[in-house]
Amino acid sequence: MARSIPRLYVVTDRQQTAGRPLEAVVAAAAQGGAGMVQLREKDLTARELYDLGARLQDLLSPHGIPLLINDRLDVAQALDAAGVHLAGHSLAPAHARRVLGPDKLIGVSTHSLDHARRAMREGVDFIVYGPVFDTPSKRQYGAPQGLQRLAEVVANITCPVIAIGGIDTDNLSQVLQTGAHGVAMIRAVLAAPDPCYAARQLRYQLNAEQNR
Ligand code: 3NM
Repeated sequence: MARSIPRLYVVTDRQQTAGRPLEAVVAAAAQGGAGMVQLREKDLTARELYDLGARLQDLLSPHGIPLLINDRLDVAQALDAAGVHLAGHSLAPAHARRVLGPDKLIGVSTHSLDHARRAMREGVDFIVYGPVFDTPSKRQYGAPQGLQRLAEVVANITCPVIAIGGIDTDNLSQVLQTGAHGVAMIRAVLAAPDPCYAARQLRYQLNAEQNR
């Protein structure tokens, strides 16, 4: 499924916005150059998620920034969101594709090369691989995978690979040297004192690496 996948993927977490409303932080990130946003608020009910998703969609769609909903195909469909982001416990990508059809984006979180290969065979649009570095945002996935494993995944996977986990402006360059298509993050944008500036810096670095 050849379609262009944005390179700067911002993942939400209402607990990591330094007390600011998520909507304001996401709006700032969009202004700074976030290319795609994943609504990932696992504690919310379907109705709450829908309402928050609708507010984010209102502020993202004028910029043409796709909103993906983590795990919840029902909410993604109700919102007519750009797509879903699947985890290991979610519906399998092939089944999500059957529900959503060919035009929606399907991304999947993977933590090993085997898992990434399987997801690719099931027709996902992109793979998120991590955690690359240690991240307090998601310690349940154990030890960081590191840059070498990321490079191995990139070399063996033909769809875009987006790296996640502890990524910021300091290590972005190393991450991109693996050939990763892009990067996803929570803290480096959401927790930044100025999320617009943070997204702009990341975007600037991404563009610079791409033009090398
Ligand atoms: N998924 P931060 S790591 C949501 O490895 C998420 O699949 C991961 O947060 C994975 O940018 C992660 O703050 C957290 O490190 C990313």
